[in-house]
Amino acid sequence: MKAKLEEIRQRAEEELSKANAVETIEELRVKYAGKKGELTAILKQMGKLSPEERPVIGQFANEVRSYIENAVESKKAELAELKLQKQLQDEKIDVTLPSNTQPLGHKHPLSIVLDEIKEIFVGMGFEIVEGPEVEYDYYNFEALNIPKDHPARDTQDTFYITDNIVLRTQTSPVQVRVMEKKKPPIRIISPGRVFRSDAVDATHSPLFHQIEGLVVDKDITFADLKGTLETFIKRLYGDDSVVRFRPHHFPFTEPSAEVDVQCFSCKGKGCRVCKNEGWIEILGCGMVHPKVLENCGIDPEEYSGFALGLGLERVAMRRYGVDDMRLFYENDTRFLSQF
Ligand code: 2NM
Repeated sequence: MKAKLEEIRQRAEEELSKANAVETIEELRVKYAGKKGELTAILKQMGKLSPEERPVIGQFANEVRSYIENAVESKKAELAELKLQKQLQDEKIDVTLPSNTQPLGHKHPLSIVLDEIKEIFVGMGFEIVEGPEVEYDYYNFEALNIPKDHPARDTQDTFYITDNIVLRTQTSPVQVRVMEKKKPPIRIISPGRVFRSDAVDATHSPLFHQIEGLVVDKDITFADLKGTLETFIKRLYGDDSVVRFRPHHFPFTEPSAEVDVQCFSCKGKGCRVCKNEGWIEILGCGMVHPKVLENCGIDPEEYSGFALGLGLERVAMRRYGVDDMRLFYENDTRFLSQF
């Protein structure tokens, strides 16, 4: 009987060593050490043994059972470990591999320059105001002292929607609306799109961007205009910029001026950048015409003001050395990604 038990142990050991699935191992456990297994079958025959043999064989049978049970457990653990190792190997992640990156968009060059200009004026206490792009003739022209026969009203320049509605040709109508509503002091800039019926070329587009500024208060003089604009230009182009005011004419300001900055490229000597002028025109400005103030319900005897206007595209073209403004509108990422 002992030999038979020993034979069972050996067979169990051998079969276990060949098993390589948890299910097979479990089957072997049932086959050898289970309730209806081979060991139990042997033990059922214990009654045939002599009283002296019974405890000896009984103890040996128990040893064989725990031997098989231990072997089953360690084989299971061994397989679990192998499975884990294989999984770790298969699911290995190389954290140093580059990821699939999404191309990132960024600010348009016109927005970069616009934000910079807004920041400068906001720093001087100006508020930013926007208004409609489709305007009444009255706000775009009439209130601004541009009479019916003025060349700026020519159908060649202005997009007419109806007889008395236009696409704004400047952002000054926004300022007229503010002056109508608000009692001075007024300190605003109005950036936005403006429209003129121009043929497209390197320096003209039917849609472009303007920033206009307006200050109205008691005792505002041309000195305030000069100080504000010098500060603005030095912040935009650098503290060593040289600024000059040149007399000009606008219907909505009197007196009026154009402001030039000395060419940064040749320091005033004349070169290609400034077309041999030595100076580069930056903006137009002037003291708000008394008639304009009056049109907006502001008493020109009590208040005075100055205004200015500049084109965003021209500032950005100079800033980045872009020689064709159409590039700003084409949204070619090969162009845009350079800023
Ligand atoms: C310019 C030049 C000079 C201007 C005038 C006004 C308003 F509404 F106050 F009358 N806004 N902007 C102005 C003055 C604009 O652009 C070259």
